[in-house]
Amino acid sequence: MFNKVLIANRGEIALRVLRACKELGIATVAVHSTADNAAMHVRLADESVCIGPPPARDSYLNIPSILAACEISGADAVHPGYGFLSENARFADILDAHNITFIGPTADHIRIMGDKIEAKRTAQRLGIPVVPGSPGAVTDDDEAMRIARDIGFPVLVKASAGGGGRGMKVAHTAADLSLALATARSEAGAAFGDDAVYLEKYLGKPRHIEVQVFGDGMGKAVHLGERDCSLQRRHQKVWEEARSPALDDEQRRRIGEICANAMAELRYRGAGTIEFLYENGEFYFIEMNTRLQVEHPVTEAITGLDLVHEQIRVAAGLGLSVTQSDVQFSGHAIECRINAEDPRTFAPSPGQISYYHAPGGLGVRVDSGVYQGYTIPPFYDSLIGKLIVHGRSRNECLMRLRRALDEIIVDGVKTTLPLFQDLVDNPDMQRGDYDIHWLEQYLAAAAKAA
Ligand code: MV4
Repeated sequence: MFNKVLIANRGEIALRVLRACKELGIATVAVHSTADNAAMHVRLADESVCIGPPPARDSYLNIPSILAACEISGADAVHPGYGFLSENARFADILDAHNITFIGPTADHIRIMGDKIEAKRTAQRLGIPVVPGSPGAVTDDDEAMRIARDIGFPVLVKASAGGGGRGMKVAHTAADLSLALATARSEAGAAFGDDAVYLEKYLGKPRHIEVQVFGDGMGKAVHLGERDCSLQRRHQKVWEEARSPALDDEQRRRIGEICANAMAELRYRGAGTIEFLYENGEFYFIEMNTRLQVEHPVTEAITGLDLVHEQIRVAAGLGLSVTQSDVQFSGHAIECRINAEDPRTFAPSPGQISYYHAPGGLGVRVDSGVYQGYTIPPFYDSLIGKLIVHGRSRNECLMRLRRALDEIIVDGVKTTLPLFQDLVDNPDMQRGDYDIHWLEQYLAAAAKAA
């Protein structure tokens, strides 16, 4: 097991990782920018190292500074959290070269999944159902037209180096295709330095359902069920839940088994998320994330597993603590992302939290690094914390969420809490009847009414 883990992140996820290390008796090193001197993860870590000025590229993304912090502190492993360097294959390679363990997958697996064409090819080879589309990059417009007519319009042009919604163009008819290709290629070239694009059938009203997987890197893998992340705005998730309101136990078992078998064959190591669009009872792979995700606590709530413990175990070569038959799903969990943003315009609202009261009670978890008097800096994302509620049924979960939202107080900055107060009382949300476009339509209607 590791002696000392350096946590290459900030905010609630740095605290989340720190808590797991403490439970395992591992010493912790926090790194922080000058904007994060007063952050809770810095206060609670055994040691801390300042790694640079506020801009992330000069601190949390600065590989030489983080390596120096490893050297100074004598850390033998690095947990990258999510975002920042968590899916940076070069960072994983550099740590390897310095005999420091990257708590995550191999650099090769990060690289494969970072290239969306290669990821899709790999998924298909491993037996995962994918969206119908071009077999690889499309370089020739005539060839693209043949493929598009074959799969049927509308089609989506996606950037291979994109992901998370960046670099996509819809072609509704054949007349739109050449402009969509040219625009997607030039935007991808400018944004990512890679202008490879591919084609997919455009799915109109899917849900976004993702399967949590875990591999030991030695050919064993499990799935931990799915999360429904359909409720999002501009590719930012807002509310995530497990299980998906759209799936039954048999569908969960089938897609989960496909994913776990694929990860076993790949000899995947660590936590991963296989993202699907789900429409008319069918799953279509779109991407795989090779990191712990923001919404992992809903999976923890329904499985009782600590995903960061598992990440640390497999990184240390100890294997998973469970086999598939040990994994039992219990009840329902919902996570609300509480952002320091205007609840209508979503404009960031950094500043000092003048009063803070966290909710509690049975089935309520808050993952947050903030405290009363803390000042949210303007340099990073606007996540204040995550409210996660668990109940025996989805209805019990909603009741508990409504109650927890009544208790929580965050004063001094604008937050997205009023949005959740509305959503928890919305009939569509109560029925679980929503797709990836629901929230944006709801917000547009609310803006009109106001
Ligand atoms: C799609 C799609 C429809 N059809 N692919 C957006 C983010 C990226 N991960 C994939 N995305 C989409 N891919 C096909 N073939 C619609 C989206 C999409 C979306 C997906 C998941 C969650 C929210 C979304 C919002 C808009 C579009």
